[in-house]
Amino acid sequence: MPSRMKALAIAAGLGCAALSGAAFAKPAAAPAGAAPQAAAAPAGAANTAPTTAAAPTTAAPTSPLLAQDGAPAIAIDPKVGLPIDGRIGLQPQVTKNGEFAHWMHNDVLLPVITAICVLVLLLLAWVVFRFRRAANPVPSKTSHNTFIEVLWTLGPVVVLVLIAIPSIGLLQAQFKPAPAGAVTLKAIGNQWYWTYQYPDHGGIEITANMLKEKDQVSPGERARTDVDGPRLLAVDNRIVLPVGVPIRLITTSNDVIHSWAIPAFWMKLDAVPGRLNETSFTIEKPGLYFGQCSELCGARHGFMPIAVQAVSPAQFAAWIAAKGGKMPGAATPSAAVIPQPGAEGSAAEATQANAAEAVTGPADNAATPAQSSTSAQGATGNPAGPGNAGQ
Ligand SMILES: [Cu+2]
Repeated sequence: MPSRMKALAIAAGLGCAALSGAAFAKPAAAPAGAAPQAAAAPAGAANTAPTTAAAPTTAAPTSPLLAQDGAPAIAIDPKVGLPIDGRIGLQPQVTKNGEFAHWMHNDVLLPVITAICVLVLLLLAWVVFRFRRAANPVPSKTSHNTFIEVLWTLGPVVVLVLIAIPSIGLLQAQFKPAPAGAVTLKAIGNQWYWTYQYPDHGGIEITANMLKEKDQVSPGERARTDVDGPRLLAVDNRIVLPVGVPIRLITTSNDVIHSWAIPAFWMKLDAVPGRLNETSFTIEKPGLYFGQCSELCGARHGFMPIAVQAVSPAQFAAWIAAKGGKMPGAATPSAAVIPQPGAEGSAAEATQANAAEAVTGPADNAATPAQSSTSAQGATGNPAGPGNAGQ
């Protein structure tokens, strides 16, 4: 009886663990040094497209604390939003779903798994000891016991139903569409950096590249400092998002499948070329949160981190203004349904022009270098220039 249940419970536990994988990913585990950074990209194919346009070297900010992409000063909390050496378990969660999942993992799944393992172990030990040949020379030939059979069928069913009730609720909550008035963030994966768009805020576009170590940068290029974040997690341009406001996250990709993941948000959403994935979350605590691409996407997969700076709505509005964007009015485009390519009625209802205007789809991104849309929409230029994927 318990083995079936155990397998299912362990599978559920593994699911949770996989979702939180980045919590365990120690930055130090990735290949270090300049070599893989410099030599990784093969000179062929799609990798070169947006990257070869020589990125202007970025001067080091005078105070990195204050110069994070124009965002308000914010210091790293060494316990929240990033992996810690030797930590066991999930990162502290700062979204509702994350807190619920954290409880589910720590207070439901782990105790259930532990109890079942202990029960099975004790039963096995008892059988081995009590019915060994010396103690039980003439074995019983009993082959059925209806009571026990009913018990070992119903027991697991009850446990699984009890686990399923909160689990299905969580699953549903993770894919709940954002309410009207949400802030839309579109994350676009590239080999190997992220571009971000704020379609409701004047089309601001940001390119985020990993900051390299001091001994890896070319002269004049900005190197990582401890204020920027941990090695392999710090980026040149952080995403800024408001706390307490629902965020609509849309992901897509220009080349291969990437995955936008922030462990502290309980968030991992694949970025798939040619389609838009969508989910929503609300950050409850201001702070700095780090994540990584979590889908093996090529040679520099380990070098496309994500950094989110969660600030108050007022600071967010100020940042939007500083980037040359504008806060949406009452009729925010966020409330509009974004047609999926190939979805029923999408071609008839949204003309090509509308689609290109409302959402810069993957095809559009591939054809247009990142910065042309930036200038067209009046946002400030991205100081980092295009991604430096080929380097
Ligand atoms: Cu990736």
